[in-house]
Amino acid sequence: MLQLSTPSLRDSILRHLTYSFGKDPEHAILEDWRMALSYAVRDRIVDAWFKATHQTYETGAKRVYYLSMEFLIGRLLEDGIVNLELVEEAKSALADFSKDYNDVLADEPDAALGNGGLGRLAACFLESLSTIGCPAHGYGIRYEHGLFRQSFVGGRQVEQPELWLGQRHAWEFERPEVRYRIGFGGHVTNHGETVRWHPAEEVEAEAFDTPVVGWKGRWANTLRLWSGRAIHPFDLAAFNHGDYAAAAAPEALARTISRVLYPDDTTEQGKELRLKQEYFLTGAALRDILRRFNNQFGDLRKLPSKVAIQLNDTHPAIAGPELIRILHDERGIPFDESMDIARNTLSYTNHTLLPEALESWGEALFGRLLPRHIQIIDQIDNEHANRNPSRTQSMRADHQVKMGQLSFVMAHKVNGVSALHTELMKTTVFEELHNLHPDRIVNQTNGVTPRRWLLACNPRLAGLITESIGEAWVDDLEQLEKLEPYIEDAGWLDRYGKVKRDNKVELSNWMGQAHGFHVDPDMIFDVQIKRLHEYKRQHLNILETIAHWLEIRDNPNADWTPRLKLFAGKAAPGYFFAKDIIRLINDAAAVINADPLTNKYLKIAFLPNYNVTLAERLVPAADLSEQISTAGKEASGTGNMKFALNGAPTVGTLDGANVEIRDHVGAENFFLFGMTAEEVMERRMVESHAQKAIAADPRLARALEVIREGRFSPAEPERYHNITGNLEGADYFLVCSDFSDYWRAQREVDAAFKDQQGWARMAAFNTARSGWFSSDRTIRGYMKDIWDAKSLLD
Ligand code: 26V
Repeated sequence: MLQLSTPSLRDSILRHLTYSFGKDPEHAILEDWRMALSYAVRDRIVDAWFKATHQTYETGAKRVYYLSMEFLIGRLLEDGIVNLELVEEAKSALADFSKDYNDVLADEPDAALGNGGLGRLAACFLESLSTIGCPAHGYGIRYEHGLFRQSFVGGRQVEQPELWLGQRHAWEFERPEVRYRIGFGGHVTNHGETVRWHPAEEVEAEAFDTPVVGWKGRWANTLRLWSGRAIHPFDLAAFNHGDYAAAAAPEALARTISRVLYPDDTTEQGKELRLKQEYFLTGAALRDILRRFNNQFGDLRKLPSKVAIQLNDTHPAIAGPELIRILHDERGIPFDESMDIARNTLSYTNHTLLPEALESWGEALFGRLLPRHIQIIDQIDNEHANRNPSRTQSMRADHQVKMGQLSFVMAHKVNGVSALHTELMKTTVFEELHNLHPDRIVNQTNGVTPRRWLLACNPRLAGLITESIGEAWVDDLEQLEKLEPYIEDAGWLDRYGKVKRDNKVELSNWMGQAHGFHVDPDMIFDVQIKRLHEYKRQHLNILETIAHWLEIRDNPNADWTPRLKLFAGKAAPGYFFAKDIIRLINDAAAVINADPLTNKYLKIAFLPNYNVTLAERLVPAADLSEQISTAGKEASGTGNMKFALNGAPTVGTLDGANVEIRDHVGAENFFLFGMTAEEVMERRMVESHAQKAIAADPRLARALEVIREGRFSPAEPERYHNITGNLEGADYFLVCSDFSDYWRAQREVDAAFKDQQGWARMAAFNTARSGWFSSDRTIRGYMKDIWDAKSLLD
């Protein structure tokens, strides 16, 4: 490794500015400085990367491959600087050139190659794999357009295309020599025992590598993203005939495959292009994995002992049939043996039980695009039925291919992402398969990387922690429990409280500057930030806010606890109910924020364009974490962990990892409300449950009434009748039935916040007891229980 000192980083910045970007300091723009610093940092990362790669080859260690359609990595410069412990050096080197560190960091586009929790989890996992020193690759797609940019016009969500590659990107290495042909369509021929697939169309997948460095630069793994390319990019004959559009068509067509990320994390789109993307990722990854395995080991029967492939949800589930196709059709290994090798290599994580998000494909489309794979799936299904004669459910029912069932059958381990979710998998979607294979389902509760979600995003708190217990917590987060004795020290607790207050001032200043939204930092910062979805119940939150507003108006001189309700999150473009909720929150905010009777006690802000960078701003400044999904619906949640770690107690239901958070931080440091998953199922059976809940709670009735009569949409009173009608009718997500208890919990929050020292204690216990929620713990769990992989740093 290079020796790192301020002059050398400074020299390296200047060298890159001059020789990599052809600028002198006088003429360099901010982007040039950002690129020069990134390259200077990147040089150090590359050193760690090569060392890790050589060590993996030399030891012949087992490798982990994480296949995911999404990697929500956000900005990478600060991540690299923090993990290499270069923060002070970078600041002072930039200061030498009269450049501000934060301005330079803020110039980097936020790489949003994912929708939400599933993609962010993949990014945290890559960082933890590197911190732990487990040899691993992430495989994904290099989307040209990540998740859309969100803005509001008249309170309504407007989507604009995102172009993270519109500015220069410092972190990827193009690998033009690493290309694979990926076929689609065509037909299948039989030659005696052997079957061959002859695709009608082929594109090339080209690799782009991004090194992912772990804590202290001790190890770096690779995120390899595939980009679509035409095999014959230019049709010269068409060009010579003067048809210039046709001449460029092959390239344009091939590129569409990696053009956009599907902006929907709830509903199966049924789009041919989506299925093509899934096979494109998986086919390219498997060829790459097998090429590397072949070079090093050769004997494919040893594959499971040297390779572990994790399927991040069902999106790469075609890996099962594809691996069998290669082993059986191309390498001549008998079918049942191929199936066993594939299953022993693959494992599958389920991230949702929502029926509308469980992937299935119509057999007509599937068979047209992947004619050999659908035959193999039928053969897998038959083989599985033969081995398990009592089985009743096929993966090929109703002219559909069921990707969840396929993934389960083709994986040696299937994991849930929280304890509750794992148990629900066993009793709902996978009940029959679980009974046939009782050892297959295991739990690995999600986690978050403490490097990004504490050390980098909350330097004040990280500083206090390190000063108190040393820095070992950074890669051994359960050390945070050593903070507990300090909590009893009034002076220390004051400092803990001041950290939060300083973070809130910083956020208030930013909201003022960036959005013209001015807020008193002494209010409770009550934060709900996540994708918009009915099950996440942002509408429960705004209903309670409206009811609270009406109550303050009734009695404006009472001793109210001032509160800021902060929202952020994107709705899928075609999810109209979710978009209505956004608009309702914005409409209510406009009216309530302008009410002189109440606005020193209650304010609402919906910040646009939620992304990783915005989360990094909001999490350290939150007082209260809203985790209010209908019990049984949120598989885990990971935002809930970030808030607890950063000292925001939760108001939440017993759902997903909330259950485990409450167990860890203590029931007295968590504002619990609502029905349990079991009670939810019973309540749904009660006739007219919503009307009964409304009749029993005049506050709820009044809040619904003011929405219905158009208080927040006077020009169009019926604007929210779809929402009120839904809540007064079916109310599938039980907003009405949970309202009263949510109200009670919120008033407990008001009372608790009045005792600032008591609140700081609660917050500090959340920090001290959240160490278990490190993604390092999660990854060690996967390594031991699923992958049988070892760290090369231990
Ligand atoms: C489905 C689809 C369907 C086609 C279009 C693109 C797309 C993208 C994603 C999905 C499934 C998303 C499932 C998901 O994100 N689950 C979340 O996973 C988190 C990590 O385990 C977990 O914390 C959240 O509770 C869970 O909702």
